[in-house]
Amino acid sequence: MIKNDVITIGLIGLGGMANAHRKMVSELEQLHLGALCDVNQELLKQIGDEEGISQEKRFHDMEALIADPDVNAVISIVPNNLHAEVLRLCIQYQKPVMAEKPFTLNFAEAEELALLYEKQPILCMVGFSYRYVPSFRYAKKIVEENKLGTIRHIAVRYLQSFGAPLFEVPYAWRFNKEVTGTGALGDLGAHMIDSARFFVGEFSSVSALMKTFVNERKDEKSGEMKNVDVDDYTSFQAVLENDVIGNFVTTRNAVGSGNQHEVTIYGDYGTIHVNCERPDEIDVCMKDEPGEKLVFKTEKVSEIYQKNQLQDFADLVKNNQQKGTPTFYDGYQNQKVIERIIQSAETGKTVTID
Ligand code: SOE
Repeated sequence: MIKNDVITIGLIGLGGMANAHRKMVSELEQLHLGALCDVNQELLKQIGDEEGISQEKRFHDMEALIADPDVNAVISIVPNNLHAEVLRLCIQYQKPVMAEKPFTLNFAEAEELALLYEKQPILCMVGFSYRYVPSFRYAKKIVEENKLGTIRHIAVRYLQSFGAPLFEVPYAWRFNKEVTGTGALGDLGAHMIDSARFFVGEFSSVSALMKTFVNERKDEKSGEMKNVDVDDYTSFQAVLENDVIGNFVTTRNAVGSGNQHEVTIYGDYGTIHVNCERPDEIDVCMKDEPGEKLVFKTEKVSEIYQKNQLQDFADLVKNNQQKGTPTFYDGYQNQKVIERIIQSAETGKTVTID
């Protein structure tokens, strides 16, 4: 039961992303971090001490945390091969959950979960965080108000550089298909797919190319070279709802790029461009008034477009779902598109999406 309107959160997975979620939880009065779970004892102790979590609310076993009646809702930041298990347990214990992307390891897992979810739905949000970048939220409003007219095509890129040979990044779970499912596609491409679905709508077909540039990486402990069996690069073109054409590129080999997720939307009345590295700006080429000349400008995005992603989770848990909240359905659809992209890359054919 939620006490005094404050939702007690159980956080599963205390790796890198946990810090971002801890910060977001701490910024919202309606949320309180009340339990932690990780298999890494040291990390559990360190973060447990930092957060002042009592010993009995520090779990090694995720089922114990999810089943705990004092935990009102779960935030899950586990590696990709554990996403489905967390979601399955949350369905079993009927616990609201905010789960990181990609939704599952593969589409087969998403389908299995969908069968369980249909019988016993839960409040579920998926961590498609770029929906909460102020410029993306403002762009969504411009699209909704039909200021771009008919949208003809979109260009979506998500470029990172950490995988480039130059940096000699050692072997890690992100390069192991069994744990991660896919490489750049599931990690970064999942965000691109979500952005396209957010701005335009559903995918109807894809034609893709996937590549692993660095086939082996050194294991830091043993010094041995280990095989990389996931993509460093994926590009695809797609047809989306209303015949909008999309061009998508994601790579971990873009030397010079930090965390560059950007979307350009081309409509009959103009074009808008957003880049998460400039979250408070939008590039616009539109007419201010009909009949006037096209104006090129970079606009500052108003503060009203700022929103903590977990605010939507708090509202969801309180049965007050906000428009645009990424849900179980969005996770499922995203995974379906990922699956079709893989099929297309493997067969060299365009694959349709029902
Ligand atoms: C790592 O490449 C990563 O942290 C992704 O896992 C996130 O989803 C992305 O938004 C930032 O980069």
